[in-house]
Amino acid sequence: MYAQMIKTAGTGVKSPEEMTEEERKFQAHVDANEKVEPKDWMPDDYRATLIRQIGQHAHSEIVGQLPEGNWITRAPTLERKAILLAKVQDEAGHGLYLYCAAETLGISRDELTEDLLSGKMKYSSIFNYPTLTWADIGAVGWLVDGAAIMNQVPLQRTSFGPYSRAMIRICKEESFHQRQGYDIMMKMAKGSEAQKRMAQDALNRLWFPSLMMFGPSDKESVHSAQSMAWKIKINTNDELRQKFVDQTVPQVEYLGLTVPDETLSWNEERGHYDFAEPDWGEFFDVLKGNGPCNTDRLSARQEAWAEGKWVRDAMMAHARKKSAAQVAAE
Ligand code: FAQ
Repeated sequence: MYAQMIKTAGTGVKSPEEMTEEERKFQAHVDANEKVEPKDWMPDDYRATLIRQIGQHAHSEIVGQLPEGNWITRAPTLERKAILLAKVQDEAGHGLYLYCAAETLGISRDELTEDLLSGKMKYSSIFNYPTLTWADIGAVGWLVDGAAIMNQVPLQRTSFGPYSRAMIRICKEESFHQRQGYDIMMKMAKGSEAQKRMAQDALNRLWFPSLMMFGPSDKESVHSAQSMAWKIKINTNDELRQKFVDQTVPQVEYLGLTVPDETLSWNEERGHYDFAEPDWGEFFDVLKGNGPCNTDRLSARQEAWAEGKWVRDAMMAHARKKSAAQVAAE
């Protein structure tokens, strides 16, 4: 029903004078840090922005299983295999909590899935990069889940109740994911020369794509101003990217690896690292579908959706039979 509103206009934030009475009340509710619940009145654009963001987030969790799922059968030990399997299953669970949160806004999971499969909705750019070696699995857990946590911890306080509650649960699991990734990196970085080279190579390839996860720079971000006014987003994209760099650089140093950024330096005055921006041309190109794995990722999901049709049909038929039997018994 709301699918046509998924692409929200990047309009400016309304002043109180420009708002209707209902919008002013809504804004006051949000400003008082009260949660917005599904049955509450909300501006159409607030609903559309949430459907876009939560839907994109859910799709990211689902598509995000692919680069790691690819390594389950090739994990180096039984223990690593069990850990990776559990982690990938967690991501599926995260996708499901998020689809449920989006459904409370009046869109069905099937509609969201169809919008993903038709290319109308996005998923995180990071999952369009390949995982070439076992060290990439370490780097994904450490950097990708690390970036995801940096973004999601503040989202626990987002204004929409179901999204905020889903985030609380998801964040607990993400910290386990991040630690398992760092643990793989420690083993590789402290291992043989060949293992150390693999760890450095994974960091070289995944550093800038991880920085892209926070979205375009603040000056290019169409939605940040309105999303922050509505407390859907708590921080800007650049604020979170900076926090991620500040947190991750000492971890790189501890591993004895090098950040693939010659301009990286500690800025005493700012109390933060200065660092090179990712290649935004590459980022927008990946968003357009031209990343190294866009076609593979989407076709894997399209295939899974087509092959799962008989399961969905069987479950619907069972539900119909069950409710008909219940009605007959009453
Ligand atoms: N990739 O105006 P902004 C995970 C789009 S979870 C693709 O700045 P906004 C767990 C954006 O949608 C990772 N598209 O947008 C895991 C908008 O699209 P439009 C996912 C991106 O929403 C780990 C346009 O660009 N996390 O990884 C990206 O205010 C390991 C303009 O951008 C979330 O989704 C991107 N990186 O800020 C799973 C967190 N960035 O309108 C498996 C929730 C921007 O043109 C394995 N989301 N776009 O259609 C958010 O916090 C926000 O949506 C941002 C973007 C910060 C991502």
